[in-house]
Amino acid sequence: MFVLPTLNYQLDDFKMAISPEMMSLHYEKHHQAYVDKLNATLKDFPDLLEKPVEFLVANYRHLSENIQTPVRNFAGGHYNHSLFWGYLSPVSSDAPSGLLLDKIVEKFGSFEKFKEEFSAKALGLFGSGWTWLLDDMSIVNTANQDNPITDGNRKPVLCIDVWEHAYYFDYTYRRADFIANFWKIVDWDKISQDYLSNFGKI
Ligand code: MN3
Repeated sequence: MFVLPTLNYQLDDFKMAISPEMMSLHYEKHHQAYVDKLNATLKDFPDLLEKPVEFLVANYRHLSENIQTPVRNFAGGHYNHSLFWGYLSPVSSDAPSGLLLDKIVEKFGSFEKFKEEFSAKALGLFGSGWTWLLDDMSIVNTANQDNPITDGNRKPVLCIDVWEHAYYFDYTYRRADFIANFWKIVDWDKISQDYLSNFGKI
């Protein structure tokens, strides 16, 4: 069975970017719905209910045909949101450090340039989806609840949810304002440490 991940913060910790009401809707309603629908989809597949959610996201095309689409959507929704919550913190440095900062500067010229490119990509995403920074420092969009690990071996470093449900309650159509405030709550300390742990030896 899949369950909501525990958060390392309170739902009212991000008032500078996300209201407590919107956090509650997003985490306790939207994310919970993906978890519930994934469990319902897999009720007759007990072995799959025990797999890590990222395994399902990476391999859904190899599952029984009748569950491929719901697993794609609901495992993707569960995994993407779990990653997203894990990239946020109310108390963190406002810039990356160490190896990740080196890689960002090497690819984009500066951290500010990276933020501009990532923000533009997220602002330009048509419809519902996510914007990602991957381990090779590429910035990509995925539609709906798709995740980059399905189509290759690139690993996410950071993502932002740009479905309307992620910002409409607080920002209505002003996606650019949501993206601008998103930078205030990114947990660069953890992301920089994770990047070093996961990719430092490559
Ligand atoms: Mn969402």
